[in-house]
Amino acid sequence: MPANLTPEYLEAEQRFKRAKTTVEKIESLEEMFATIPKHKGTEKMQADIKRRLAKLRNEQSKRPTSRAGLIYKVDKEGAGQLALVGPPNSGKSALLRRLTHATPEVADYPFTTRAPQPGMMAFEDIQFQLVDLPPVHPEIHESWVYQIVRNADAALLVVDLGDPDLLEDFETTLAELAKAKVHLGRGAMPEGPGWLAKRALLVANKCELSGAAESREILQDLYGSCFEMVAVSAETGEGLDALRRAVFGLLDLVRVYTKAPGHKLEPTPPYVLRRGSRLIDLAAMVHHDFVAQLKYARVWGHGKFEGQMVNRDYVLADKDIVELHR
Ligand SMILES: Nc1nc2c(ncn2[C@@H]2O[C@H](COP(=O)(O)OP(=O)(O)OP(=O)(O)O)[C@@H](O)[C@H]2O)c(=O)[nH]1
Ligand SMILES: [Mg+2]
Repeated sequence: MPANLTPEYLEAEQRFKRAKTTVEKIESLEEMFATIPKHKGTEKMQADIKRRLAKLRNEQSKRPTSRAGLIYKVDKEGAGQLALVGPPNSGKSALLRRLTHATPEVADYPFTTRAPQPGMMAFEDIQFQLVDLPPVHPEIHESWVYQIVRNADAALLVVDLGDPDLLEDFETTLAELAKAKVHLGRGAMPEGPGWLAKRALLVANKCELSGAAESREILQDLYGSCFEMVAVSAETGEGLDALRRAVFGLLDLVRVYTKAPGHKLEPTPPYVLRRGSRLIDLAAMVHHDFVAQLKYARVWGHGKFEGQMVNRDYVLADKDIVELHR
């Protein structure tokens, strides 16, 4: 397909060739990207411009004068924070769009996302915070991306089942994370100082594409022991309910509802605690006075007598209803 480049594009390209400074190069590449006709015939050129832009912006961000503005942090909200990590173009932003009310840019060329973007994903009566990130790639060295991954409660490792270089891109992603000493999944963590292990789900996106089932099997064979995998499609919505549930399972949480003695259960949001938490941990969340004053509690829940009396060491279960007594 002919590219049908416009005079504006060709002019910007000339400026790029003459540009001496990084700023001039970035400006002319941006102009080239803005003026290039957006169709199938220019896809490779668009991707190439984006790649060069990402590289130059990255060089630029390493200069002390512009560095300060390029450090990002995302405050945690909801029952857990999950960082979306993966190779360029795998569909991280498309998933954020589909699972939350956030509206990140989604585009069919790599290096679209450049700043973190959070969004809240509902699972039954609780919410998780997803954080969309720029791709993990050898040409992008934004240290804040890895800081966000380290600080998150878990990661969603998003890969593209339609990617002909799927395995290579996946390995590159893991290798880049390893450079930042982030180890994802259940496999053995390398020895040495500074390493951090993070829970992770392998989110195999674009599962509706032809040939996806085969790629999925290969991934499962190679990485099934290190990662729980969920096949999804941000395009059709397939697998997204399973993904929400898998996130809840990954974070190992319990939801507990409290009610006042002698009252009915009000439809209030649950307290969310790590699995293994005890009654006393819940008491501390409800009110600090309870920690010293708690005598016992009554619990309604799966596998218990209705209103069973329990003490402060009782291990809470998901969906327990608890009445605290002091
Ligand atoms: N067929 C198909 N295409 C998808 C799916 N999810 C995303 N895409 C397409 O894949 C391309 C990349 O999507 P993005 O969400 O921008 O990818 P990204 O991982 O955020 O890319 P970067 O920001 O560059 O890292 C877009 O053209 C999307 O429409 C899917 O489930 N199926
Ligand atoms: Mg993106």
